[in-house]
Amino acid sequence: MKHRPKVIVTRKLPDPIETRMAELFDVTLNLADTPMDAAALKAAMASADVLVPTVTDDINADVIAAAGANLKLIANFGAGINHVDIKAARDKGITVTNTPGVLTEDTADLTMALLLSVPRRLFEGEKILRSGDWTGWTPTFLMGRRIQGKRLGIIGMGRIGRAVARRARAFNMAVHYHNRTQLPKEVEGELEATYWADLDEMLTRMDIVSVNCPLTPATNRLLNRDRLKKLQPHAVIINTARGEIIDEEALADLLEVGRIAGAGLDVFEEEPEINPKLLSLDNVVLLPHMGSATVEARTGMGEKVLINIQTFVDSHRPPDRVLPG
Ligand code: 8YV
Repeated sequence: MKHRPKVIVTRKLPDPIETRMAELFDVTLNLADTPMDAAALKAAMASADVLVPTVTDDINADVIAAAGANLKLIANFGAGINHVDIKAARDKGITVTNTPGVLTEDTADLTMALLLSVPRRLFEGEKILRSGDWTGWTPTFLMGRRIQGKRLGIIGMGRIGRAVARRARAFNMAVHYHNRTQLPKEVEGELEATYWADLDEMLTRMDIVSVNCPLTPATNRLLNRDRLKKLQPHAVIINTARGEIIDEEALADLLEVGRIAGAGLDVFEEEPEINPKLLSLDNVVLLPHMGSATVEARTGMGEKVLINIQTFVDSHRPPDRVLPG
C-alpha cells in the first residue's frame, strides 16, 4: 500500500485522533458527522485505500462488492464488528481490524451502573424528585432489591464479561457464566465463577443476567421469548452488548406484565429507534449506547485505528486483525 494511503472516516472522531490521521494519511474526515447511507459508503469503498467505519455503518456484502481495487483495509472504530460482513471482505482480499481492549473497563463500569440502577430504582427516584412529586422520606418509599449475595449470570466471558465478574465479586455477588468454552480453571478460580454449559439451566437460577457476548449468527436472538420466560419473575436483565441478542419485543412484553422484574439496556435492536413499550415502563433503565463513551476509551479506540492502519501500510500484520468466524 502507498505510503500516504487515502483513508475515509465515516463519522466524527475525537479531535486528537483526527489531527493525527491528517498528519499520517491522506484523510477525508466527516466533520459534520452526518451518517453515510449505502450509496455514500459504496462511493467511499470505491475510492479509498482504507475505510474507517463505526457501528452505525452497515458494511454488508453489497457495500463490500463496491470496493475498488485499492481498498485493502477496513479499520473499524469499535470492538464489535457485527456490522461488517467479514467473510465477504475476506473473499475480496480485504483485511478487517477492530479496537478491542481499550473499552473493556468502561463498558464493564457502565454494566455495573445499570446493574445497580435497576434493582435500586435510581431513575424512578430521579424522576420523582425532578417532577417535584417527592413529599419526603417514608419507611417504605422506593424500596428496591439488595445486590449483595445475589447470583449474577454473565453471558459471554470475554474481556468485558470478566471485567464485569471482577466488579461483581467486589459487590459480593455470586458469579456464574455461560460461554462457548469454559475458562481455564485458574481464571475461574480467580473470578470465583461457576460455569454453565447449558444457558437455559443458568437462566432459571439467576437473579441478574448480564449480556456481554458479541453479536454473531450464533448469538442473534440468543435470548428469545422462550429463553426469557425461563428467568425467575424477580430477575433483572442487563444488556451492554448488542440489542439483537435479545428479542426486544418479547422482553418488553414480559417486563410489562411483571414476568421479568426489570432491565437495564444500553443497546437496542433498531438503534436509534426504541421500542415504545420499553419507553413507557418504569422498571427499565435505558441508555443511548454509551458503554465506551469516555474520552479515554474513544481516544484509545482511535489510537488503535491509527496503529492498525499504520502497521498495515508498513506491510506488517495489524495487531487487531479480525478473522472470519
Ligand atoms: C462503540 C461498541 O461505541 O466497540 C463497540 O463494539 O459497541 C461501542 O463501544 C461503537 O461500536 C463504535 O463503533
